[in-house]
Amino acid sequence: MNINRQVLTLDEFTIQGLRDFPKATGELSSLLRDIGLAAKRVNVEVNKAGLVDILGDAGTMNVQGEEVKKLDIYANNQFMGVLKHGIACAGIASEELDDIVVFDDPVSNNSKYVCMFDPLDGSGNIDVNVSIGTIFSIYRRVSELGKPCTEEDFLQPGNKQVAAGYVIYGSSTMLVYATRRGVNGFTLDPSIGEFSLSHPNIQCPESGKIYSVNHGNFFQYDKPVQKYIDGCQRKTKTTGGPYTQRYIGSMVADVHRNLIKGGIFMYPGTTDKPKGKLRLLYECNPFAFIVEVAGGKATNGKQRILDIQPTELHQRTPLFIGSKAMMEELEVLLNAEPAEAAV
Ligand code: AHM
Repeated sequence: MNINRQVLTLDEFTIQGLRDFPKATGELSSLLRDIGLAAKRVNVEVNKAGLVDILGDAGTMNVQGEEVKKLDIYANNQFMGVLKHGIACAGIASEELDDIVVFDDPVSNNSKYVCMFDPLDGSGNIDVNVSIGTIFSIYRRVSELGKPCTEEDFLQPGNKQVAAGYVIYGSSTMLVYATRRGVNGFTLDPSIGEFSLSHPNIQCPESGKIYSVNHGNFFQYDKPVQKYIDGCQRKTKTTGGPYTQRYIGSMVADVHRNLIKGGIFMYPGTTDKPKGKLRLLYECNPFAFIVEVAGGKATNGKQRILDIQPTELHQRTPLFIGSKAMMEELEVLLNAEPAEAAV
């Protein structure tokens, strides 16, 4: 039987990366392996989501007499569990939890990384069979090794990320992760149950034709944002439009598509929610890191996302992210004098 040795699995790929750094301890590879394992377990449950009525509603007992958990809680527990039992993570913060979880055992206290994740982003879409995802981000801790990690380890600006990635549970399941060396995508091969390298060295196209935003909020956006969106629908010198509008309402799927095809994704502040909806630590920083490594840009409209100093775990921020040229068109309007930017 011929085995295609051209296609590396996630484990093979990260281990191969270690050959370039003989002094590396392998902790990051181990952490990514743990994340890959949790993703596979979550994938199995996500695929069964339509059967929930047969197996039992969340909060009730299923036919085996087990309590059925909401999928986002299940996903949270899977990611937290693999990281706790692994050897490379000192603690986690999750979009699902109010506070950080410090693992505080002799091995974890000597681990150099902490991990943050949104276990199931876009979970409102589960019931209608729309793609959802997991987002994660990894930092080197700043607190003293040998002791429990602290909140300070989690409140680092995104430019300190060592790695970030996401899993998309879609028509196929993919794990995409970035380190400073590049962005690589792995598709789950169900025949062997492994993530296999399918999208090596992902580059975000310099420009694109897709803009993604919740149009229902249009009249709540600032004038410069309205002007940009308006321009996306016209043929103008500023935007190069008309563009195609695509908005799933599942950030992982929306940003993944734009990363591959070229485009811009926006979740601006609104009059009701000036800081928008998305969380800096669990959603915006990891994607900003991935998209920047791939050649794109990400800002909150005033500042590079990765340079924001977080002050609280669950803080929100407006987000504009995508292909470099499209982001630069937007920035011209966001930085323009108010009179110039009026629609
Ligand atoms: P969630 O944390 O409740 O899953 O919400 C996050 C999701 C993002 O994936 C998506 O981009 C956004 O919410 C969509 O929000 P809206 O429906 O306001 O456009």
